[in-house]
Amino acid sequence: MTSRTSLPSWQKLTAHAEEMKQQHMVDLFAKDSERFSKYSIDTSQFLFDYSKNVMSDETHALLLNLAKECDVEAWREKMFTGERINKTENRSVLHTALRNHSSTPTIVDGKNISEGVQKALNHVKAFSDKVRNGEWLGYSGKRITDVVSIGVGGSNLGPQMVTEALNEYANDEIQVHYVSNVDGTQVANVLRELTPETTLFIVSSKTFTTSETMTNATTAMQWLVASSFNKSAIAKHFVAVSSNKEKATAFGIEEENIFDMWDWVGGRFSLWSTIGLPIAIYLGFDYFVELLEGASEMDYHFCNTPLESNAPVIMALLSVWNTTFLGSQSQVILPYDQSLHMLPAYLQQAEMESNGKSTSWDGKQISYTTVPALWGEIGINGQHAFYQYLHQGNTIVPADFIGSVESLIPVDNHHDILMSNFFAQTQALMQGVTEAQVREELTAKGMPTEEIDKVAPHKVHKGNRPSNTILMQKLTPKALGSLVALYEHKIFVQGILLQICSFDQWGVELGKGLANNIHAELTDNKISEHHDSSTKGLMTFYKKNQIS
Ligand code: G6Q
Repeated sequence: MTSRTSLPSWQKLTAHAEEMKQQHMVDLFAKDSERFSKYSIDTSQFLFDYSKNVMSDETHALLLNLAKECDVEAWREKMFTGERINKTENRSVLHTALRNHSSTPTIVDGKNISEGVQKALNHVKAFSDKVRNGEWLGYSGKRITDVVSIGVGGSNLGPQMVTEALNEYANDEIQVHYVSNVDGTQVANVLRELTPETTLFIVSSKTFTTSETMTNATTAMQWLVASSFNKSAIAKHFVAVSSNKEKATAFGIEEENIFDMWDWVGGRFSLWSTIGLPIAIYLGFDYFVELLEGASEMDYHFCNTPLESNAPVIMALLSVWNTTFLGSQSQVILPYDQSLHMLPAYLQQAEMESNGKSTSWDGKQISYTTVPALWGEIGINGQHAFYQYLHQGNTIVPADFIGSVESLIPVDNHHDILMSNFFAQTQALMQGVTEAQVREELTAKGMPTEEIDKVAPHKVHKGNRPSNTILMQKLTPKALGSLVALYEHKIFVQGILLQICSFDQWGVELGKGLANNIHAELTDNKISEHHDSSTKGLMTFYKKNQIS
């Protein structure tokens, strides 16, 4: 298989990157008054401006050539038609089939999977309606007031991020809580506030073998049974989302209370599936459908827009440009929207678990940097914390700014103030401030020259720090669906460009296996001699100091 580094576009980009490292975006903007209109894309749900990147027309053309030489369009076709592109697990990758609202069903290996998807959606609708309208009752005949979703990783982050993002759309008659951590503090804190008679548990686990989830589910079940004194209460209070019916029923969940999942949906791409059940219960099924529709609109954009104006394709190309060619090591996600506070954590898993790898499709070591470390925080809070580093640190951190024209809850002039900061920050990161500008400003303020000499170097901002801006009209279920799908497709294209299998996560397995062995040793109090001295020393200290 040809390695990416031998592609003509790759080699040209490598040479071109050296030239572009000498360019400043201020000059690029000064030279081209059309830069914003050329380098922004209006999708149906938001405006995507990528003009504030260290990129020229030549860069743009070379990047598009890279996409073509990597056969992005052919790979896209393979994904949407169910080819087993998850090579290391021999699976199709079909989260897009979960939001396929076209009249053409998704057929895989001669099987119409859209029928199963529709059946599962009907199950979600029927059940979420019953819980919401009070038809579904707890063991003592009371309606459900609280739902606890137990799951971790891909079975937690998506639903939790969405319910928190869209809580303005919920009527709050039912509260949804999440338990993901095996640290007993979390489950204890959640249960402390709840009444067993009116609490419904959703155990979300595709495999139904994840030990953290099983431990939390067992604790929840004991809590319920201790209150009801009756195991039959489980049928009224426990449902599961899983592709492993056998394990779920063996755990004690009634078969009709198990929601279908499929192996062609990866955990971190699963919020559109029955894993989204907590979303449907919290917001109502209609909003869940709107979320799917928003994602479907992005699928349409991704499949039908030429590469040069295709938002996820451009986003992926820019990530590779900034990271692999220009040398950035991290990327920051900055939502200027309180409701999107979990988006950085969600995208962290989506991108880093997908493409944080160093082996190519054909099992060879990759010589170039693949993906950046993703991190982030609500914009304004970040401004008063780590933006110093973004503006004047020694490393360049490309940023994604995400905001809305309209506020979810308009309060006086808050939104204009918020968005003024949003625009100002992208401008400041791009333009910076030269020493001459600093001196001029301080002189105008009347500062003596010797003081200016001292302070001026500290006030210089080099600028030339790249950012993308995503501007929605308003954070709606549709807009959020589209935004998440934008990143999903970016990650897919990024994987293709970097020659990475984006849909496995072998790096998560190693620690899991070791933890199981160590747990057995801690329980039996038999610490193996085979551990390195550090691990053995730490385990011994832990055991010795445990209070039994
Ligand atoms: C995501 C990963 C991982 C997974 C969790 C939970 O893509 O596969 O985060 O979602 O490990 O797995 P289960 O749903 O099987 O419990």
